[in-house]
Amino acid sequence: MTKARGKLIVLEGAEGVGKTTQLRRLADTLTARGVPHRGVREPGGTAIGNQIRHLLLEPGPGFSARTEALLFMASRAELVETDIRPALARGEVVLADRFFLSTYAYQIAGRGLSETEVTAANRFATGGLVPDLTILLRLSVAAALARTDSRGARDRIESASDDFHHRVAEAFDRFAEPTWQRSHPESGPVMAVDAAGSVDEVAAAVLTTLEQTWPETFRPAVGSHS
Ligand code: Z5A
Repeated sequence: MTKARGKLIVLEGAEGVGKTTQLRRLADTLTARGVPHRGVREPGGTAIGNQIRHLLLEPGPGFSARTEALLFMASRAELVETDIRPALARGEVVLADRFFLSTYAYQIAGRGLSETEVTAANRFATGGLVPDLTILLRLSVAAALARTDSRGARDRIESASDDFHHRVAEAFDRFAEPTWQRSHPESGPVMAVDAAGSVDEVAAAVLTTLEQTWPETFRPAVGSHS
């Protein structure tokens, strides 16, 4: 019997909304429930992807918006080919810290690149892989900044202008709209979760979203205590 394909679940949102924290929490819960899974992050997650991540985020020579977009998608291409697709084929749940919606928010809305061209380039990079679900963590810009500023120095993209971050934040807001999702099938379904609560509260909301969408995969087995 062929194994059922796994699920690609993406956590998205602007910097500081709590994606990495929630991805770890979710991974712990899936471990406790015996659900095979793996976590990946973008950019990075592979040997070449980690080198690209360094180029993209660390201070260094500047590059054009097109080069930036292609580097993000090169990192994604490698991750999809060598890690995500094999894991999905093994029937695992893949938890991704960012995916194409980040390119949409930062490179299309933020940098002003062509939606048609970047979407086509992304399709080439991913071979047409679409997330099964994106959980969009929503938090006010001020609250998210307060969380990231406690961390110290900003990276190359975090240091961009306020206008840029405004356009990015507006784009993330649009992703939650059903009309936007219907006209952007390459992004897959998106469900918004309020990220303003405590880590435990947000983790419970994320888990509930997944349990309601796929009870057979995410609900604890009868007799389990997790
Ligand atoms: N980028 C792009 O431009 N195009 C693309 O296609 C892709 C990415 C894929 C990646 O940066 C950068 O690349 C990113 C977008 C761009 N840049 N920007 N700007 P990254 O991987 O280094 O970082 P990030 O993705 O922006 O993640 P982040 O800043 O670390 O944010 P986060 O993962 O959403 O948050 P966190 O690390 O889980 O939490 C941040 C802090 O808040 C931390 O101290 C936590 O302990 C705290 N926290 C988390 N949750 C809570 C709650 N609920 N209450 C209180 N405090 C909390």
